[in-house]
Amino acid sequence: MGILLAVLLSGIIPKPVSVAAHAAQYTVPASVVVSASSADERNVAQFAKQFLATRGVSVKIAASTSTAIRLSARAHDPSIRAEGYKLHVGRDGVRIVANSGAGLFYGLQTFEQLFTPGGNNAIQQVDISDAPSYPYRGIHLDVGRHFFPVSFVEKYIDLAARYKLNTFHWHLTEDQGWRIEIKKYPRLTTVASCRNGTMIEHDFKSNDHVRYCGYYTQAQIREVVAYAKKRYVNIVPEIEMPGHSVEVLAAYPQLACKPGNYQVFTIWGVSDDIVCPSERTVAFYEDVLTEVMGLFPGPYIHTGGDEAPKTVWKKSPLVKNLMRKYHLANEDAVQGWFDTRIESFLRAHGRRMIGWDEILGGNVSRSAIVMSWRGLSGGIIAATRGNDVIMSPDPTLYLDHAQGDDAYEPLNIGGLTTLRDVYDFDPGIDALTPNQAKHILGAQANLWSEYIATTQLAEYDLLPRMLALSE
Ligand code: TNX
Repeated sequence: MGILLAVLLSGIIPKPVSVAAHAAQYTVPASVVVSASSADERNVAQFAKQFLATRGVSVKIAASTSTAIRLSARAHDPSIRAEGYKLHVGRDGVRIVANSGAGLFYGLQTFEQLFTPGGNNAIQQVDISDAPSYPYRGIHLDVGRHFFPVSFVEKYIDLAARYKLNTFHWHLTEDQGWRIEIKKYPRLTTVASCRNGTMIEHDFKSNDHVRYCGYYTQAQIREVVAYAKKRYVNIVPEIEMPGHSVEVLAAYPQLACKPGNYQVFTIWGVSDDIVCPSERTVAFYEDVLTEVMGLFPGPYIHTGGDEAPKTVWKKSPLVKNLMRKYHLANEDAVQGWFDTRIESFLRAHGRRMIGWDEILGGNVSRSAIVMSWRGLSGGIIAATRGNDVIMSPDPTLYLDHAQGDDAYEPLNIGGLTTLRDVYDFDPGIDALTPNQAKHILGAQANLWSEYIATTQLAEYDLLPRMLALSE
């Protein structure tokens, strides 16, 4: 019996904190009432109804509390940690209790995983209590290199939520394409969202020369934000600056240190053509971020900051002036000054900036959050300084790498990140003191899409490694 129970319950991902399985089973009747009264309870009850419909069970949602399936998002139970829940399946039916909508939603995901695919509706009687180890559990998607339609973005968010990830990092702008409608700057969508070809091999020469375009309207963005909210997923939008921004210069060359004829990038890699840290550029990004904040209600805005070569800045009189005026030692410190301008703008609007670990090069403010991608070291330095950190290390959490023997893998960016690598990753760092370790908000896996042109390839890379991340 012990082995049987272990098998039946091994399907729950991520593994709950505690599971007490009982010998008997409970069969969900063909028609049940799900109790729900608050807005969160009714929201989660709708998901329960949808799921049970796939099992042939018809559901009525009612405020009554003496029903077969009882949902509570207002337990005020101090033994349930943030986003946690308790799930009871007994002779008397099912009870999911939580202190929040997110916790209740996660309890429902666990409940759904108790069913055997294709089997009958008899599930194990259990008592499960569970809560996540980290408040930030993220998955990223690069829609700049390849554009993915709203339907796929929603599927991606749905999958993440089912495995209790709570953050979707939407990488919306890249050298190869700007993907978000900004009303004040129409050329971002008429010019910067299209490129005249795509690099299709690793050789920097092979190009399909096919025009490639795509962007989300503000109405579509609102739809995705609402879709994510119902699943308790916060979206972190990313607007890259000052690097990975040649598409901006193609649309608005006056933002370059040397105005000229810029083209949206048709190869992968890092462009030397980055925006100039001028007042005009700061004003441009403040305008863009104002629209972005209007669309995305979450606490975080990601402003990139990675891979910004200083080739052009080194020759710029404007940059030299900034260095003199603000006593900045070098061009990296100028990026720090620029990042700080943007960070204080976001802070004044009640948001926190997230940046890739390069933002540490310029003494960024303590309230900025560092996303550590060049291994763990940036995250460790940031936590030691007192900045909050999200661990997102290359290669361990880079889902664009091959996941097995490259001979059998589709063309990819290179590198190897196995299911086991992701599974074994732990963002908790031994070298940190308990106080420093508090700054580690969690982890995130990234899906960069240089070589991921289709939704099929994106799913192939996402699964099953996302499940290992969640675990
Ligand atoms: C580095 S991770 C990048 C991306 C690429 C990725 C490819 C990061 C902040 N920058 O622009 O897509 O490598 O793995």
